[in-house]
Amino acid sequence: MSLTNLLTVALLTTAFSAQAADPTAPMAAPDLVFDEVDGIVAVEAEHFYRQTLTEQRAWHITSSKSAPDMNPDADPPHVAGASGGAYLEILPDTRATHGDQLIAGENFSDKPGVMAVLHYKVNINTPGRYYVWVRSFSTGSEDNGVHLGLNGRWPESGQRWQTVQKQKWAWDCKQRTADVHTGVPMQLFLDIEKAGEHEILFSMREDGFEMDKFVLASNQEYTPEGTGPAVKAKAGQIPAPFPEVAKAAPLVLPRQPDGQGAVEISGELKEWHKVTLTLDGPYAHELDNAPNPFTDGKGMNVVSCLPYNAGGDGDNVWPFVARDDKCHWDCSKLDQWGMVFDHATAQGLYLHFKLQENEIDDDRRGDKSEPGRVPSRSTAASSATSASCIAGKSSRASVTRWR
Ligand SMILES: [Ca+2]
Ligand SMILES: [Ca+2]
Ligand SMILES: [Ca+2]
Ligand SMILES: [Ca+2]
Repeated sequence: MSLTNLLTVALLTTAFSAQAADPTAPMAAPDLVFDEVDGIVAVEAEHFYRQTLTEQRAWHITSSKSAPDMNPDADPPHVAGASGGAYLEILPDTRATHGDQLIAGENFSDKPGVMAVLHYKVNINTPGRYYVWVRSFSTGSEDNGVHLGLNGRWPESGQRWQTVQKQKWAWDCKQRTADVHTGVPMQLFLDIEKAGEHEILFSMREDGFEMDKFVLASNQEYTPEGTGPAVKAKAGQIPAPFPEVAKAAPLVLPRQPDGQGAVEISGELKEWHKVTLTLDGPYAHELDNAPNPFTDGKGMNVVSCLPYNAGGDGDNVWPFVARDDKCHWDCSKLDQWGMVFDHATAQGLYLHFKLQENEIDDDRRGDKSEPGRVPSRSTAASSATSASCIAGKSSRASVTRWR
């Protein structure tokens, strides 16, 4: 890489960092002049070369690479669908709805050219009347108007550009009037009397206003579509575009016609049922001779079940919904137990259940045997601590109480 290229990379990096750090700083250099070709001048809003009168409000760049961190801001970023992957928004936006207080000179200015002014240079080859189309995104009732100026002047025909299209990037060329608040079509224009370089100006009318691109068109019948016509420069460098973000995927057509809005719940509602399990067998001790639940299965094929061992290996096999909630049995877990029982029964296996260790009956809980009653007495086994049975045809069940 040559030294020149290295310097270029360094300069570009510096320029981008500055933009990311200050979203109100221009991306375009002062020598950038947009060109009129066949009666059309197209300009990305984010390519202003200068911004003035920003004490109260300023235009902030939102791009697919960065968004301004400015509050309050009444709406989220709308970079999806923005031409060149970027647009401008006047922030902060303290007047989002008609109910928010209108403060002239702060969040509103019916007077043009006094707040948040953008500057663009254009070259006009064919003088005449140019209708001004702006591609904007409005989400509320107080973010849909802006003023246009030319060469430091703010003619009546450029004031109160207005749109009433909502929740999408949309083109409009309308002027709000006292009689028509929604705007009079094709009544927003600039009369440019001489060929050559001119300065196009935008100034704030309502904070929160968002602008993606604008077009000056000499043909009154012309209407921009999509992201509008290509941008052409007479002089200077048009900044590189940001990656464009595709619009959200279109809605999938419904496979059924619309319903009536009724809500219906079907199926069995979950409901807790109170159950009592009583196990009543002979007393036993692990050192007993007979019965001895720990040694009676010796030499046999045995499935040994220890379903409640709080904090130990069997921490998640108990049929209760939770370790400390033994009043509620989990039917799905009991079903899983049922599969084990059915299998063992079919195989003639000895099933040995130690229904609980010590946590239920001795007022201790957890693997450290800390004091604390586990809520078991109302429904779970209260008298038996161990049960065992022989599965199979000639099964005998033995239930033992371990003392
Ligand atoms: Ca916003
Ligand atoms: Ca506003
Ligand atoms: Ca907005
Ligand atoms: Ca744009």
